[in-house]
Amino acid sequence: MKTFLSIFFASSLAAQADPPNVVFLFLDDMRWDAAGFTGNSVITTPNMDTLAEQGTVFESAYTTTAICMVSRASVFMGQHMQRHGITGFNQNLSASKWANSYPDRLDDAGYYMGFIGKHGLGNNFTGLYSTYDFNKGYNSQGSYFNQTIDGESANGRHISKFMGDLAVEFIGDAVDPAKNSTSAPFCLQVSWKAPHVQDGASDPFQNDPAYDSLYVADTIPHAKTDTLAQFEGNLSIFQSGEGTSRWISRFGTEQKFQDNVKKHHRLIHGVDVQIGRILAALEDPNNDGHTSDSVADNTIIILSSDHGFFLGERHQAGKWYIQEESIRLPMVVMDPRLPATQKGKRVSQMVLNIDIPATILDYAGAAIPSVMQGRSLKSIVDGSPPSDWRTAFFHDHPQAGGGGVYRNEGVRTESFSYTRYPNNGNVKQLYDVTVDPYQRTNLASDLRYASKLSELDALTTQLKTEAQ
Ligand SMILES: [Ca+2]
Ligand SMILES: [Ca+2]
Repeated sequence: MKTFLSIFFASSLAAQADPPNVVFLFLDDMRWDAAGFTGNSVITTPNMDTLAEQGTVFESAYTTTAICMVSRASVFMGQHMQRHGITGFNQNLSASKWANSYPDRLDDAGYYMGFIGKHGLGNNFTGLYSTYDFNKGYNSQGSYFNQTIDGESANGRHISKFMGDLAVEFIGDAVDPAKNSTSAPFCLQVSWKAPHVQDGASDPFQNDPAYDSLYVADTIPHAKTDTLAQFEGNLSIFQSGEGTSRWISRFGTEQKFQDNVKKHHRLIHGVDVQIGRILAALEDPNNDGHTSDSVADNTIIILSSDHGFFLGERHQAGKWYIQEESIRLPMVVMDPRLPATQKGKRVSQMVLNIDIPATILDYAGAAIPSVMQGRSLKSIVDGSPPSDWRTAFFHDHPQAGGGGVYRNEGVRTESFSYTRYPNNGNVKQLYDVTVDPYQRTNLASDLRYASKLSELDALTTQLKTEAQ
C-alpha cells in the first residue's frame, strides 16, 4: 500500500520472471490429523487433499508455541516468542517489529497485499498496519455468526463463508487494474476462525448449519490416550488444570464428545468448502465463466495452522503443551510451477511455524530479514533439501491462557519430547516418541533415562538462548 514504493518495486519485479502470487490459508487450532490427507477417517477435506496431492506435505511440522497470539506473531515475523516478545493476548506489536514481518516486507517489494480474518495480535491491527491494500482483519477472537469486518456485517453468514466471500473478492480485485494498477503479484493471508472454539459460549463449536447433516451416522473414535487411566497417570498438575475443566465441559460425556467432535470436524469441512471456492477463483478471478485470466498456474498455496488441539487425549482439552496433538501442524506447500515429479511428495524434515514467513519471502524473491529465525521450505519443496536441516526445536509457552495453564519449555527432537515446568518445581516430562508416539509413559523419573534427561535439559537451555 506504499504507493510510491509499490510503483517503483512493481516495475522492478516485472523485470523478473513473473514472481508468483501467494495464498496462505491459516487455520486456527487445526491439529495435524484433522484432515483427510493426514489420515482422518471421518472428516472430509477434498480441497485440502487436492492441495496435498499437488504439493508437498510436511509430516513433521510443529509450532514453537502452542497458543494463538504467540504463534501468530511467530508466523508473521519468523521468530520465536523469546525474540518477538509477544506473550499476551492484548499486547500490541510495535511498528519497528512489524517492519520485519513477511507482509510488510512483501509490501515493500511491491506486492498487492491482502489479509482476511483473525489477526490475533493485540488490538491495533487496523490502526497500525498500512501494509495491506485489502485489510479485512479483525481484532480478538471474532464471532461465528455475528462478525463485522471492516464495517461489513456477516448478515447471517457463517464466518468461514464470509471469509470465503472476501477472499474471492480480493482475488478479483488483484486482477482488476482499477484496484491493482501496476498488475503487481499478490499475497493473501486468510486467517480462518475455524475450528477454534467460540470462547465462553455454551455451544463452543459453532459449525455452519449447512453441514449439520455431515457425520451424523459416524461414530467418532476416541484417541488411544483418551482414558481414565491415562488421565490418572498424567502429572498431578493436569488433574485440576484448565485442560481438565475444558475437557469436562466439551468432551466429558460420550454424547458431548460425539456431538462436539463432529461439530469440530464440520468447522474444518466448512473451511475446506471455502478453499474450493478460492481455488476456483484463482482459475477465474474476474468470475466471468472463462479461465483466460487464470492465475492458478502462478500462485503458491500454503496451508497450515497456528498450533494443534486436544480432542480428549489424557482427558484434556485446549493446547499449550509439548504433546503431539498440541504442537503438530498440518503443513502443505503447493507450487503449481513444479514438474509432476515434485508433486504429491511427503517429506519428513522437522519444519516449524516460524519457517512460513521465510518461505513466502523466498518464493517472492524478496530478502529474508536476518532477524527471522525460521528457514525457507522452498528448497525442500523443490526437491533439493539442505543437508543441515534442524533435528530439534525449542518450544515454550508463556502461561497466558489463564489459571490452570502451566508455563512450560522444552525440546522436541527426532526421538524424544522433553518438557520442564519452571513455575511448578521439579515437574518434568520425557517421552521416547520412537517407541511411544502417543506419549503414554513419562520417563522423567526413570533412572535409565537420567543421562538423556540431563542432555535434553541442557539442550532446552541452549536452544532457549539461541531463540532470543
Ligand atoms: Ca489458535
Ligand atoms: Ca475469467
